[in-house]
Formats: sequence, structure tokens, C-alpha cells
Amino acid sequence: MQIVKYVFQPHGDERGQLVALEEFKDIPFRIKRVYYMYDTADGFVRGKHAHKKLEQILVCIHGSCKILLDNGTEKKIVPLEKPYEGVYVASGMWREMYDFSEDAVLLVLASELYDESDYIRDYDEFLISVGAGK
Ligand code: T46
Repeated sequence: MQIVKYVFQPHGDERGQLVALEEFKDIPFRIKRVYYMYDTADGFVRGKHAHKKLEQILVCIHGSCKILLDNGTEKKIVPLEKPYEGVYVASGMWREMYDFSEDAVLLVLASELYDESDYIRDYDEFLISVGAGK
């Protein structure tokens, strides 16, 4: 399984850093939605689902967290620790986010609007959807 990690260009000067993300330039899809999570309670795992259509890029813009990506046959863990690094999460990929530092802010750029019917929340159903079911 290939992990697509992005290293964005920080525009730094004596005032500090700035990262700009543009659709189709820095991000490979039209950005229809942006959301972020913060104040994640210690020990909790978020996500635990896949998407049928949604593509996303996750950026931990403050603090750190880990992303588990699972394509049904292989699992990989991607640490996100820098505000200029992102990981691409394709559709059909089970994802879990965990090990959030107390100060973590996880920003998500999404290719689609929120749609509950796009979620696969049952792991066995996910395995069947990617052809890895029993
Ligand atoms: C994903 C991972 C990385 C909305 O109303 N609109 C939204 O755009 C989103 C993302 C969520 N919500 C509501 C739905 C729930 O009542 O916010 C609540 C928490 O959402 P959820 O439990 O789905 O959050 P996570 O962290 O488990 O998953 C989220 C995204 O939902 C998901 O698409 O890939 O982050």
C-alpha cells in the first residue's frame, strides 16, 4: 500500500510561517468542505470508518496525532507531526485517528460535502466493499 504524503511549501519570513493550500495545485481535488477537530479527549480513537466516494487530505496543523490507514489487506500508520505535512486518504480506505497530543488540531480538506450515506462504519462491510471479505 502506497502512502501519499504531502510536504507543503511554508512561506516563512521574520514574522513567522504561512502555508497556503489551493485546490488542483497543492491539493489534487476540488475542496468542497473544510473541518477540523481539537480538544480530543485522551485515549480516544476517532474515525473507524471508510468512505465510498470522499477523498481527503489530513493536516495536523498544531500538535501531533497518528493516522491508521487500512485498505483491507494492509495497514499503515502515518504520524502527523508538522503543520506543513499532509496525508492523502483515498475513498475505500478505513481510517482511524488516535494518539492526539493535548494541543492537537487536525485539519481536514474534503472533496465532498458531508453525506452520512457515504460512510461505511461496519468493518466487515468495508472488507466486502474492497473485495477482501470472507
Ligand atoms: C473522516 C475523518 C478523518 C458534521 O456535521 N459535518 C461534517 O462535515 C463532519 C465531518 C462531521 N459532522 C458531525 C457528524 C457527527 O455528529 O460531527 C460529528 C462528529 O463526526 P464523526 O464522528 O464522523 O467524526 P470522526 O472524527 O470520527 O470522522 C471525521 C469525518 O466524519 C470522516 O469523514 O474521514 O474525520
